[in-house]
Amino acid sequence: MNDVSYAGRSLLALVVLLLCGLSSAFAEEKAALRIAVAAPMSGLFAPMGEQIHRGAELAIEDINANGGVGGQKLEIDVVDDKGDGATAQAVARNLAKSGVRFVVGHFNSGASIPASEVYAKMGVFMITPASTNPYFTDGGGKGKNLWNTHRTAGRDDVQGRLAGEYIARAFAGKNAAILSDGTPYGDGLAFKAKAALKAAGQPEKLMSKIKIGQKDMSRQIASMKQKKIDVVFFGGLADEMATLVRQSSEAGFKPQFIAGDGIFSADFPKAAGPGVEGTMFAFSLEDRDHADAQAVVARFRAKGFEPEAYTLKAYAAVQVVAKGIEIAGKSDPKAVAKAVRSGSPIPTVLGPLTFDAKGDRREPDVAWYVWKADGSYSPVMQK
Ligand code: ABU
Repeated sequence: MNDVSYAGRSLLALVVLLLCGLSSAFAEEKAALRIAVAAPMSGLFAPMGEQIHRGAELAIEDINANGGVGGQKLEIDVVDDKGDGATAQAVARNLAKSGVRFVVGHFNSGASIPASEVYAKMGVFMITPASTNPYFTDGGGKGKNLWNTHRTAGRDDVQGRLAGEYIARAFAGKNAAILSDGTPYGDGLAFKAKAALKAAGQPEKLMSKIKIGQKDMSRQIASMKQKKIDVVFFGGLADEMATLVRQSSEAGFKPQFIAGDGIFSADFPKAAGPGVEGTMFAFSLEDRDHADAQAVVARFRAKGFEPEAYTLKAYAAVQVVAKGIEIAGKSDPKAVAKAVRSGSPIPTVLGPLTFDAKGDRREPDVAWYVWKADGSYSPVMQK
């Protein structure tokens, strides 16, 4: 090999190396940070999945319009967990294997809790806008908080306790029934309400289960009539509660119905029928009324989407991820979790949020509302 051809080859190699280096640096700079939305996109809970999808999607669009996070654009992946724990675990494994490190989801506590263990092992940060069961941040059956669990939603133990205290106060001396759909969410609410009633010296007269998808409530209604129940607290979701309220009304049984945030859906009063009038439910303070949400609410409405229920909590969840990355100075999920849990206020459409060491919101966020027969609802002035 002569000197000239050797020099020529070396120069060529150098140019190739430089080009490769430049193109990989360019690719790194361009690679978007993926945020997955994992929620029910089919089946009974699909409307809530859509709220979560739409909320996260607009937040990502807005963050990207402002330059992304630390110059990196965000990209959304949407996956269907069917509202089911085993599917949620499979979804969690697939997302982690595909390189996703941040998840907004899931909707059902019964999906978020099993998925959280998969995400924790596989290095994924998660933040749910909807799962309110205490075990989610209390560490499931193992009782040890996981490093990766966060929520912009509240906790059922607060909702359930307040429901029990409210019933003991407003229905002193009356007969109460507690029903649950048997899910982690439903039981979480029901047993907290039961404990609060017991603590107030007014234990419930009847406790019963309703199955997810149950279409005939006649057995429960007959038992409640027989026990002369005045007030019914239901731990469960909109479909079963709507069936219960409609069939109770048709059977001439008209107690005060009370439920948690799981019945907050525009479809609920339509499905429950005119007997829905007066049905109470817990939800957070109305997110759409928050001053910090107004511009975003207007944008949703301009797109023809009403940002009810979990929509703004999903928008806020993306803001928490983005701000966590900014505070941490990197997109390492454990560093982001540490940053979020540091207690620094994080500006969101729900106002500034601060998180405790378990990933729960520090600010209490429960209010009571009452449905009207025309499908509207208003805040309850508590007794
Ligand atoms: N929080 C209402 C419904 C979702 C869940 O926690 O299962």
